Amino acid sequence: MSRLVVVSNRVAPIQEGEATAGGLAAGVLDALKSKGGLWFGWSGEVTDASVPKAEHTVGPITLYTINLSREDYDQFYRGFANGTLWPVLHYQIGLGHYEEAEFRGYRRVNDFFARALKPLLRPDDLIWVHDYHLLCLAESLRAEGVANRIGLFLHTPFPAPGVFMTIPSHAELIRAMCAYDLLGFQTDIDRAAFQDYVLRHAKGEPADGAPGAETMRVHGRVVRTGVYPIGVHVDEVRAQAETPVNRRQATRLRAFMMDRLILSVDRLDYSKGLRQRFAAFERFLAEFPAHHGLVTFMQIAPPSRSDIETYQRIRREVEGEAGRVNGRFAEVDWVPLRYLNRGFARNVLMPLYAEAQACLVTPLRDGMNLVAKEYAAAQDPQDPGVLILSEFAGAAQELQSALLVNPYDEAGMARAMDQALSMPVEERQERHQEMLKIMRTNSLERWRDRFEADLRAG
Ligand code: ADQ
Repeated sequence: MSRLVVVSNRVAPIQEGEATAGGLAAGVLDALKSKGGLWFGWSGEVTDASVPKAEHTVGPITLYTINLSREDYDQFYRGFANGTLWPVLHYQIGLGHYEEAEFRGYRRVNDFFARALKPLLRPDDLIWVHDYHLLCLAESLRAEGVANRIGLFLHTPFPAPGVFMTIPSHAELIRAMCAYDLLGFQTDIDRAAFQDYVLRHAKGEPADGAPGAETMRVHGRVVRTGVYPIGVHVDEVRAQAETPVNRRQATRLRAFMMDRLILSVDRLDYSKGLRQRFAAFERFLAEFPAHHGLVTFMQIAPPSRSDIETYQRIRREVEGEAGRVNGRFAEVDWVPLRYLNRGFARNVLMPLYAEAQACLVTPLRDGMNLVAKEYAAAQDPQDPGVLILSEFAGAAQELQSALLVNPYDEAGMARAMDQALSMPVEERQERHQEMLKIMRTNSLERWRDRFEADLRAG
């Protein structure tokens, strides 16, 4: 069978076979661990020049990384990828900016990835590229003469064409994306938006092709698109959540808390809707005073991309909001909102999920959102907590039995918090069972296997 070559912006540091937290890293590692292969990407280091580093192997996985120069990092990573693409892909047009030089830097780094990767490739390698940093990589590889099958899985949403077209280089980006053989999306909404762009604005046409994915003819090529919702290892999460030693750690944490816990866990990112969520919690306290003194809302949010201005701003705003809510409602013996500005190891986080009566996952937009799935998987089936989930998270397409909310509707979210804390156990069990069933079907293994099979079949 052909070798799997995974390419992602970051190659996560692997220790004893486990990648650091993060949905993409966990998924990639899982795909490589079972059959072995090559993982290629940025080392995370910024050096004088963009250069390849020596490869090293961990078990069946060969890791091959490259360093980026300051200019490449600024234009590609901070600039076009995270200053232009990320906000637009998450429908936050107003937070994006566009600089032609940054887009050129983005293309230059995609070309650099291709040149560094090419000598490592064998003719029958299957190349699986991940995420929005590398939309142009297949086109760069084709320019280097690489004829292998190349697929892209987009972890973020893909927005409606009118939103995507606010990026001045949209047509060039779409053309480059069409150099992939297979484009994978988290939900049918994302896939349909991409197809809509191709059919309406790039003169694409539907075509016949292998089953499993839909086929279009565009820019002289045949491109297939499919929906592959990323999942979690349900039993592994539950086992981590109830491992006694880990649970003790969580109980120590809980000793500081009041009876009822509403939990949120996110990277500190404006797409995650933290500000709107804090405002909704404030509204909940104002409108449902019966919960005063009895409930704590804990927001865990380690800073991310903190050298980008929009991220510094959201951090200041969220800190200000947390202080204001506590200033308004706290008592000498009760602090309603706990804001923890750092990450936690999974063996602390999973038991904490199990302790929480409710989890608020209310992104303004999210490709999938694995916290929602991890929370549901971590629950005790006899006494499960309630997931309050944004209808704009990819996960909402599957987890229809969560309490679905509109993250822009503060009053609706406040009511959902009250409903979650008052929900009878039978209803909680029923909703939880439905979520488990779907998560067991759409597991991480299935995500990996279906994408690989469709890429191979093309
Ligand atoms: P992210 O935006 O990073 O991922 P998410 O799907 O929630 O978001 O995955 C985050 C992962 O990191 C989870 O496994 C979670 O447990 C962990 N994590 C988050 N906050 C943490 C914290 N404070 N401490 C420790 N661990 C934490 C991108 C897309 C998502 C998509 C994933 C996977 O933006 O939409 O679901 O990729 O495809």
